Amino acid sequence: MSEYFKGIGKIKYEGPQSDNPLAFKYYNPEEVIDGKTMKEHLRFAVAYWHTYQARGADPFGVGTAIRPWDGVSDPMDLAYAKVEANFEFCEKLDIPFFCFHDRDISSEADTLSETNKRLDKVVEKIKDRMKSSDVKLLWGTANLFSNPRFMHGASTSCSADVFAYAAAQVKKALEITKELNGQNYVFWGGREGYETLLNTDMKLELDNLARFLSMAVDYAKEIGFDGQFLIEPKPKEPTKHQYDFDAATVLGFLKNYGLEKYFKLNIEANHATLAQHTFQHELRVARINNALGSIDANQGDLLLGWDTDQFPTNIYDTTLAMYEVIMAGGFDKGGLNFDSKVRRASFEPEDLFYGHIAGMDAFARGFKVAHRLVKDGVYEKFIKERYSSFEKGIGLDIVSGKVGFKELEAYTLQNGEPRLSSGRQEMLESILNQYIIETK
Ligand code: XUL
Ligand code: CO
Repeated sequence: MSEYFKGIGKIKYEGPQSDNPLAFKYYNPEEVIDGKTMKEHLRFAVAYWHTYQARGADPFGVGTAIRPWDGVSDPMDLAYAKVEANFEFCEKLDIPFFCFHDRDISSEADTLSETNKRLDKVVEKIKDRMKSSDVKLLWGTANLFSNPRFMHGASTSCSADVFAYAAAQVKKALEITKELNGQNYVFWGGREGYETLLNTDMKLELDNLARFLSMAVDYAKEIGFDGQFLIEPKPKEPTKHQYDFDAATVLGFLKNYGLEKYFKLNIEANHATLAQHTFQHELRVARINNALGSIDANQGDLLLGWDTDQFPTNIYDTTLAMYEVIMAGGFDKGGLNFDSKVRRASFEPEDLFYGHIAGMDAFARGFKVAHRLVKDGVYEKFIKERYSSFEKGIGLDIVSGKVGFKELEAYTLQNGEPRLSSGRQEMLESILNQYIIETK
């Protein structure tokens, strides 16, 4: 077995005092918090597409990346090299999971059946490598957006043949995800959306999207795939208007078509900000609807209006994200998948390590701060007190459905002007700073 990331050994936890850039300062995989190790709490995953596929190309120039598998030209040899590199990378960083699109692990051939044969070979290789490794598949998905056949969308295409092709592709992707014991299967909208309503039958497209998802539910049952189905909201890009706009839109869509019990959400930070929400907002919407499945961990640049997929380093965001995860009871099948890519000028293989170390440390630190905030009940106590008028008297009558407009008018005529108390936002923000700075 050849080594791909030569000169880089296993990344160790050295603590916040370390000045070794190839060491963890906050992510200590073995540290036990509330009966589980940090590794078990955070469930990090490497995204195959950004780490092994992306080359840093942008609309103004070709890729810049130097990768250890450069020069391997045979498509199968290249696919096998990336499998080896993936396990080595995850093991060196103590990352327990990876995620892929079908087309990341092997490229398309001339026909679907040839493509599927390629996939089978790579899946065998991954299965084989899993025998000597603890690294597992967090989720699989199908790439229904890169090939030109998906120019009008996949399950929302105007072409029934494209709908059929997409179904065939997801069928196979579900089979290989099951074969590799994937814990989840993700539907990100790809090109499911529209550019102009002048050529779009929106009702048919949405009905077809629901038909497609219910076919996936049926097929998963048929083959005994018991992973969690996840939908990943995104408001725009590649289409002007993506149907899975944000968490609330997706939950409404699922309820409308009676699909809500089969799907949870995969919330991505940069997609939240593109929808003009905070990351925490999207996670909160998912949490209160019992639909927080998994997270695509990254961050955008708030000065730019597109999906920059940067490694997450903003400690406020990681803290408030982990706050929602802890309040949801932690991850079940989900985890923190780094849907993040190094910048174009960070072109060397070791930059892939720095990116992941930065993200893992930011989430480990955020997790510890959030854990203390929850344990001390800082915000929950304040919130409970803030809404305490609904626990007694007229408030209790409102929430228990005992009163209507007539009774509330009578109450108000008798009691006069409401007495209010401060929301204390600045005080609460200052406490957040204190916890971030002081948490050991
Ligand atoms: C695109 C995106 C995808 C999904 C998987 O913005 O986030 O990589 O996570 O298809
Ligand atoms: Co994503």
